[in-house]
Amino acid sequence: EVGYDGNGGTKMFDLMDGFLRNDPMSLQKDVLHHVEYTVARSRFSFDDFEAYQALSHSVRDRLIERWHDTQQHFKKKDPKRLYFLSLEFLMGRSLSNSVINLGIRDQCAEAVNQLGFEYEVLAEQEGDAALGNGGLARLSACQMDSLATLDYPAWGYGLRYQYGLFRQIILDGFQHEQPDYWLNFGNPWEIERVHVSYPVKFYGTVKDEDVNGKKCKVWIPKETVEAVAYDNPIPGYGTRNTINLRLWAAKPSDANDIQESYNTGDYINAIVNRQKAEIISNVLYPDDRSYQGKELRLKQQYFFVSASLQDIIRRFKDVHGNFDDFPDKVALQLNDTHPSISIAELMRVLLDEEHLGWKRSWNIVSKVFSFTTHTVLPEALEKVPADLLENVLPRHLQIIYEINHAFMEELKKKIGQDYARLSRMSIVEEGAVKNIRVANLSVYCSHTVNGVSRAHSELIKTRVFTDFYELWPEKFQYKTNGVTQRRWIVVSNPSLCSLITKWLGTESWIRNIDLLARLREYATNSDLQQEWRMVKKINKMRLAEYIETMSGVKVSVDAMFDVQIKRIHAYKRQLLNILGVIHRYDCIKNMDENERKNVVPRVCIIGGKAPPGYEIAKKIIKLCHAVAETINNDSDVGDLLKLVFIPDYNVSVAELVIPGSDLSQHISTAGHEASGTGSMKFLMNGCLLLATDDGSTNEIIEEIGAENMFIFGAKINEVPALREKDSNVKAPLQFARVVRMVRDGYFGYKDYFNSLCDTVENGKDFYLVGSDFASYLEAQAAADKAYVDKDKWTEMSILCTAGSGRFSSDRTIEDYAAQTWGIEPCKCPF
Ligand code: NBY
Repeated sequence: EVGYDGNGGTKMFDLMDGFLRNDPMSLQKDVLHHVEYTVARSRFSFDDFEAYQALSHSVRDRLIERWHDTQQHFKKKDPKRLYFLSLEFLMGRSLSNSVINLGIRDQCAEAVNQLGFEYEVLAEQEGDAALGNGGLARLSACQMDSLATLDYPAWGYGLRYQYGLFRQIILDGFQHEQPDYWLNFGNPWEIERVHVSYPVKFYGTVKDEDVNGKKCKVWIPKETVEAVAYDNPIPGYGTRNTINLRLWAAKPSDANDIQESYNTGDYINAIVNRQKAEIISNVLYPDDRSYQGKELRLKQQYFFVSASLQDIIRRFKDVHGNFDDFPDKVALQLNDTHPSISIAELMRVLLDEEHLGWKRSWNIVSKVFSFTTHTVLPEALEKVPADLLENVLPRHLQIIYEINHAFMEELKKKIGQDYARLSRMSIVEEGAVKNIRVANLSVYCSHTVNGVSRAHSELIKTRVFTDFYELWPEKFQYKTNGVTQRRWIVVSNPSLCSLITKWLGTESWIRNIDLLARLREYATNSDLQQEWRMVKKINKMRLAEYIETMSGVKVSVDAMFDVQIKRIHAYKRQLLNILGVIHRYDCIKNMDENERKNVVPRVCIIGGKAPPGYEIAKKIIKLCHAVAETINNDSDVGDLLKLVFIPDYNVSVAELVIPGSDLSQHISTAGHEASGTGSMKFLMNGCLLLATDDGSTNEIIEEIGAENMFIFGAKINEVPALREKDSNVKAPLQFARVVRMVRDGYFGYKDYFNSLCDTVENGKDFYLVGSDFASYLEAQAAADKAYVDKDKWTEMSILCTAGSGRFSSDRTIEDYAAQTWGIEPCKCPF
């Protein structure tokens, strides 16, 4: 185990020659060194940002040492490795996370303190690495942290976008998007590997050729782009293991034609064209709901998949001569369908480059992939137009057709001539436009398929992939999501972290989350309760300060902080929340002095980004601002109710908001949220949940108890019948009233919100906002009532944290390792 010296330092390394030391003096020396030689500033004059850079480089040096040792150890042991393929990773900030996982936070703070800097201020200098959209991407980041901490021999692979998720700017209440050129000031957390690069090819034709007397297909591509590796070390907590997240950047390839130019213009044009190669890794697609059959998107997918597989195969071949061992050494995890072209690519490499023949190649391919789906809606499943694929990757289309042919033959043997079913299950969708159903390809070719919560996995079996499930039930698993307590408690809520450690008498819970359950014993202890409230108050004060800076609204920390932060979507029902706020406002306005004394003051906080082309989501943001403007400026209401929109929601904003929340809302229409992971972060931070029975909610109920939560709304199985009812019949009167206020321009912008209101009235109300309204208000009233009894509320809050253990990504990763990937820990010795 780790040799901590009690101050978080790592005594054992300090005794070892050659390693960097972690005492404050050594760290300070390194910081000054980097100020002078890396940042190139005078050690007598540098600002907060430069100090952040120098400190980051000092931490990075320590990461590199561990990274080297870990890679060397993996190489020596040659265990089965996991390769986690994902087009998105939402890493957020690295400094604060790294110093915690390395166990050197206090030493760093002391080191910079003596130089006249404040550690917290330096950590704030860092911008977020936002190479992803939402839950799926942050889940990847949490899972990387757990893989490292649990000593698994794992690698992450992805794309190094130059522009991450757009920054959200609010002007007059409307969302505007600003490009996130996050690499502007350099990125000390990555290591450019100019020597690790692979050519990736596109377009061209396929020819038949004779290779050693055998008929072969040969792809003759037309364009080559170079993929260059950027390594991002991922340190485990309380272990020396530091794994790698390898992100690929597109660079022009020298392999493209050397040409003779006849004039300067030609020469200049040739270079301009060459530079276009970099477009591939330029920008992250900001849409988290629908797949668009765009050429650039397909090229991004193939680019990262091809480079990753070349890297993986090279590593395998370094040690192994026989590809039949491949499935014993390699697990390939598909994070949603986005990397699924890797199935055809691996098949192509084995067939066309390694010449293993179809049967042998397929035997290998069918044993290495596992597939996680993060969606519920069949219509959200990715499809690629066949002609697009044919143009960009002609050989891959052939291979997919061939896989499908074999698949259909196999199916006919199993189910006979049931053509309706065969056509539903086919990887190729016939029709006016021929499409490749990437999800069907992934399900058929993967050895396991899983949803991200128990309820979601059931939906997958009964609604999404029913035909597949009936034939191969053993393929289907469920893996409930989790989040890492390192970032979501230790980094973001240091006061709560110390309090938990104090009451448990150990900090082992940071690696062994099950220990949190022992807090249950003290849930009614008045000393703990008092300290618990104190911690919440500190975090609420920090949040209140932030709210005032960002939105100019002064809020009282005595009010209940009620939060909904996540991407904006119709199904997540931010509209239900806002209409609820309007109802609350309307009620307060109609109360007399005496009645107002019983109102529990609330600060309603909403934050999130709308996909740029999603009109309804953008109108929800505008509505929130319009309502906030009216309420917050109504002196008649004062501190009884405030509504604030937090702009530019991202990982580091979440780190600030979640610890300061009393109540959080997870109110999607039942059957639509695959899992939800925000709820788990709130839970860990002792924040009560107001939620529908969707995604992972019912698993949370099992751990926390429904009596400690506010559950409301239609159940999954009730939704279809409710949808059939007319929206005006199923909604209560109060609902019609608040919608009318919006339509009539009570909050300004008369008629502007009509299209938004139409989604919940005068029709089907697809997401059941009206029909869940009454039970939503009841749940909110129950929350008010509970908040008044401070001791009871605190007890519930403690029970939330105590019951959150099952929702650590450590548990998720242990499940995947044992049940899906078949990998074992490979711990790097000191
Ligand atoms: O994945 C989310 C789910 O909505 C949420 O319920 C779940 O907890 C989380 C982790 O499993 N899905 C998600 O975040 N999806 C995306 O961000 C996304 C991104 C891109 C595309 C589709 C979905 N795309 O088609 O390009």
